[in-house]
Amino acid sequence: MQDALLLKALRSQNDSRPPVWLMRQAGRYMPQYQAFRKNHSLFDLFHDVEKIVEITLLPVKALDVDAAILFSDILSVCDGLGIKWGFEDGRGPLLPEPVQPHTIFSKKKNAYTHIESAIRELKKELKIPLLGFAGAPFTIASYLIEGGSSKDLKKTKKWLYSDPQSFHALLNQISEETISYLKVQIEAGVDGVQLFDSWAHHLDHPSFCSFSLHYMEKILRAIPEVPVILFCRGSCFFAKELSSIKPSAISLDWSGEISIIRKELPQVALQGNLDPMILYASKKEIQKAVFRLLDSMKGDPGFIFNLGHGLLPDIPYENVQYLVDTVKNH
Ligand code: 1CP
Repeated sequence: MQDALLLKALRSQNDSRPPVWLMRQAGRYMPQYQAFRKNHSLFDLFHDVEKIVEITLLPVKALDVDAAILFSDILSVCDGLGIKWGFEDGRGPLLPEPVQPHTIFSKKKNAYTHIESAIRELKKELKIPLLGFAGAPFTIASYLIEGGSSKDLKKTKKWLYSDPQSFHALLNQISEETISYLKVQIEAGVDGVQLFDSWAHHLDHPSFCSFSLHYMEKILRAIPEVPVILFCRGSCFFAKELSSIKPSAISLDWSGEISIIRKELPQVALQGNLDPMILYASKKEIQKAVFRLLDSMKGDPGFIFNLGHGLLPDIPYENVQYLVDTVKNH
């Protein structure tokens, strides 16, 4: 497994073609996934060992990508925090009892046994690396406070600016639980983990450093030694700060030119960063964009091909297949 393309690239020692996997590769753009969703709620799928295994394997079998990512959600950590969570059809996550300043969590023990079992099963079947993941504390805090998705994170930022001390206390509690959650995944056998700070782009520079980066660093230092990939929206802007806490890789959004960022950051693996919406274009345009990205990182031992954010549900499935084939055959 150490010779897998992804693991070599994460060590910045890859001398073959770049590995390719896609954020949200197991999801609604796949007809096979939609078939699962017809008969099951999302919450049930995330708690059913057999389904987690089957759905994780869907894109591996159908697209022949170079890494699998566990079918789970960043909100799974709510199980350990003792917070009710679920999904509203078509509207995303729903937390019916948002947290308030000074909420004390009634944490649950053994909250992740389904995830542990699924990882052990997957490791028996997979010949490519399996990535685990968690939400970064700031993004998880935003869901806990807003009770779901929010365009501007107003409640979250109001709390952060009006009572930073209790906001830090909340981030500390989430970080502790995230460390336990990632330890379960790592002990069960994942080959690396990715942290998602999907809402970090709402923070200004000083707030990003103290409310996002600091807690990602805390997690990085506390978990057993495996490759760690850091993603945030805003990662092109915050790339230098992200690299300062020494992850194996930074997953870049599509807003920056990856080859320029490489010149500034020679030491860290870089993952990314095609705009997923390019996949609505014609195959000719997709090929042009993929070749451009691949050529700009040609021969780079620490480059991992991915998107700048997740696949969208209505992206044509055949374009996703075409994308992966184009990267692999370039
Ligand atoms: O294939 C994979 O990538 C693995 C599975 C995975 C991952 C890594 C899922 C399954 N969710 C996630 C991470 C996740 N979940 C993030 C971080 C990445 C990102 O920025 O996209 C976030 C913010 C969430 C929260 C979440 N869960 C959203 C986003 C809503 C918002 O606030 O904008 C949504 C739509 C979900 C539901 C969900 N999770 C996963 C899937 C496949 C789905 C949709 C499935 C469905 O409706 O059937």
